[in-house]
Amino acid sequence: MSVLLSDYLQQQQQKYTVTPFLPEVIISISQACLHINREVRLGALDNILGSAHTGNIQGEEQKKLDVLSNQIMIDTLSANPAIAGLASEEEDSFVTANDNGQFLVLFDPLDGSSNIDVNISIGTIFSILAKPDGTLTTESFLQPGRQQLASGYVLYGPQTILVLTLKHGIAMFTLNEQNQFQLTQENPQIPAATAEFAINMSNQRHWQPAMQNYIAQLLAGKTGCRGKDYNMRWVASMVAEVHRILIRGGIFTYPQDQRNPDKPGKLRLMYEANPMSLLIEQAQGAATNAQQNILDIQPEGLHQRIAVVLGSKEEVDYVTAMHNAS
Ligand code: P6P
Repeated sequence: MSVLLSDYLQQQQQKYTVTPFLPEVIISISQACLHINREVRLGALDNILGSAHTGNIQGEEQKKLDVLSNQIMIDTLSANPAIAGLASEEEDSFVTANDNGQFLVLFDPLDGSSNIDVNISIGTIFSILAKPDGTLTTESFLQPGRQQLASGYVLYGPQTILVLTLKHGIAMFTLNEQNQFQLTQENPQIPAATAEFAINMSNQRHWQPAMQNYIAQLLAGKTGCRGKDYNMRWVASMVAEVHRILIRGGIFTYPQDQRNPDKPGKLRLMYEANPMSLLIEQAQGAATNAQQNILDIQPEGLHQRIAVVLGSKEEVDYVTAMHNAS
């Protein structure tokens, strides 16, 4: 008997003390992602490929689908009275939704935008926090990742897959022919050891020496300090890399870049690193900024960037120890 997302959420409520109305927030997110999924799958047929000829606060060119996905998330989530506020990669500041809402939802509406026009996997990443008492301000959102109530992503790949944690393990749902998210896997365990790494090698000359040394050791294979040959992957879509790691292990890193000392990394803490790190830790993996657990970092800004090293625990611990010893 198939278990749909709504059934799973009901089971979670029965097994654990799930915050009231949190399941309804997740259903709203899934409905927005179903809408985004339809647009992604239409592509050129709906004239939504290519540049929107606008930029976001990150200084990045926005694709038409970035702008459309962002609006779908805002419109759909704002209609849920339980949601007080939203924060998006595509919005300079937070968006006020409902004054009496109890939740904050942070998201990257379409991660991996450079892949949109070339039909490579992209995804929506989301993070759910409790709204603190009092007036909604930017500071309401600046909570360490360990305080997330839930997080997940929808991967628009060969299958459309929703991956979710409410901090009692991970559930994976595949979109079925009735356009419903159907439970297909639970509680993946990331192998502690790996022989597969994901990094954008073109930035090698800009990394800190510790990262340059580590990657050089991996490339040395059996003669390197890790004593084994490694394989490499780079999809340029964090959602796809994290999904691969949840399924078969590996290490993903977007390290600090010495060109931008004031920007410790490319990826954003609040709506990329934190939600993904929660999933990785729920699957027995590890996630650091090469110095400390990402989930323990006190955020300082809504669009704060951070270095990310995540995946198989043994490998992440090794890289983190190398950086802390350097
Ligand atoms: P690069 C996508 O733009 C993203 O934010 C992540 O999803 C991805 O891992 C990274 O940037 C890719 O960056 O520099 O390789 O294009």
